Amino acid sequence: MSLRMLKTHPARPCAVLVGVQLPGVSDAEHTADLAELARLVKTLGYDAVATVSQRREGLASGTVLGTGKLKELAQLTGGSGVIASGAQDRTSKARERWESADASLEEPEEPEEPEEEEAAPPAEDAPGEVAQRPTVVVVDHELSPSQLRNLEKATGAQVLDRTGVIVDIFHRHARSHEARMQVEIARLNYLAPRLRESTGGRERQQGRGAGDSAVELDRRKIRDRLAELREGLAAIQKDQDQRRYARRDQLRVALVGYTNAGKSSLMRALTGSEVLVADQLFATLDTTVRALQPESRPRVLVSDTVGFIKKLPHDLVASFRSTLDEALEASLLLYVVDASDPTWDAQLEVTRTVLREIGADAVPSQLLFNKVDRLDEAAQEALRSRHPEALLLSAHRPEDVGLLRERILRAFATSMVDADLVIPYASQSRISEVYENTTVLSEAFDESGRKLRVRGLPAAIARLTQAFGT
Ligand SMILES: Nc1nc2c(ncn2[C@@H]2O[C@H](COP(=O)(O)OP(=O)(O)OP(=O)(O)O)[C@@H](O)[C@H]2O)c(=O)[nH]1
Ligand SMILES: [Mg+2]
Repeated sequence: MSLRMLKTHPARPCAVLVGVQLPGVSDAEHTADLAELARLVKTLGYDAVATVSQRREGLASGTVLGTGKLKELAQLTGGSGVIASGAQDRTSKARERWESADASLEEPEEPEEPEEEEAAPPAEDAPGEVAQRPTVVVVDHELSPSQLRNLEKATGAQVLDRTGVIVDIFHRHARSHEARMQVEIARLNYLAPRLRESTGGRERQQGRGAGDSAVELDRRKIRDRLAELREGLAAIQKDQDQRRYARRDQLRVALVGYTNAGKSSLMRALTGSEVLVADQLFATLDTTVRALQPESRPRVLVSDTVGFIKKLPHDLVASFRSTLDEALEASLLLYVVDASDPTWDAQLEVTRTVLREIGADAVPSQLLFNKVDRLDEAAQEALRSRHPEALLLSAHRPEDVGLLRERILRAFATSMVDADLVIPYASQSRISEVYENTTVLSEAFDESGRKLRVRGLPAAIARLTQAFGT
């Protein structure tokens, strides 16, 4: 177990992070998970001022933590440390007995005092800086509605779970109409079961009578809203499908990867577009599509996509399906990895898993180790020998981006074919279509029209041949 108090920042709400180290999870993984949770919480605008973690066999107990550990947590937040007796049922008493047994079993392998002292708060806090009592508890696992309610009772603080944090970040960062609707769907799906629990409790406390009609009403409202959102989304997506259909035979690459890997930075560098780049998790929620610059012949379209994260709630994956369809339809996927992150290989595995789930693992791909400007030569050499097929680069170095551009064009060159097109003189005004979609190798004129020898993707050539009736 570890209990750490860090220096507080008076302007932002404070949060305590709670993690359970399950069997099979190494210390390093557990530490990395909590560090990631701290970044998520920071993105949401809270300061993570303390961490409470415990090794446990599972997450099934009523409060996730053992009784002793729960008391420690409650001391930080100013709560009672117990679930109010009225709310405790027979099973939770039994559970409590089990938990205290569990906690005492764990004591020997988890010396508490030394770690606490190791990370004690700096005594010399700046004058005027008050150590704030944390008002939020963030648990690094998905909680059941009753676990959430029990923890709120015991800590007296607002309790969020990992999924709740991610859903909130998505909610704040969604910009486009489509992303907003997708996030609202995920949010309502997340809130609906929890709403039932908490509203039910309140109703009973207020003695508003039998049954849960108010809850039923709320749930019906949510169902109606979900139906409305799904309908709206279907209309937008139809529109997008059409746009995607129009791009179907163009060369397309999609930047995919873990959140914060540098996808948007590469998007900017490759296309000169002004997409948002930020040192936050889930800065990008909308897919942007832009042409590779300087423009190539045929034109290559690059798309920037939403990032992935460990334990990404399934609802969110589903609601971002259309964003990810962009990846599915690309002819080349650029897997962007933050090589300076010590957990990059676990992050790459998450990316591969999500893409496998949506069926995009068959799309040809190129592995990119980004941010190598932060690595020394030895670390870069280690990456090269482990992944000889990968490209090491920094989105901040134009010469590296130039090499990536070449690599992309080379990947497409292999799937292109040569063909002859004849553009009748009557259709000369549409000649730009040919130039955008193919490389024109030679040109000649005769009585039938302009004769072109071109190189392009088979689908593009088939479409042009049909369009010009040649
Ligand atoms: N040192 C260094 N920093 C980089 C590099 N590429 C990106 N960054 C930084 O990493 C942070 C995240 O970059 P983004 O491009 O926003 O990452 P992203 O993958 O689009 O992230 P999400 O949209 O949140 O999924 C920003 O602070 C960038 O400035 C790089 O090659 N070197
Ligand atoms: Mg981004």
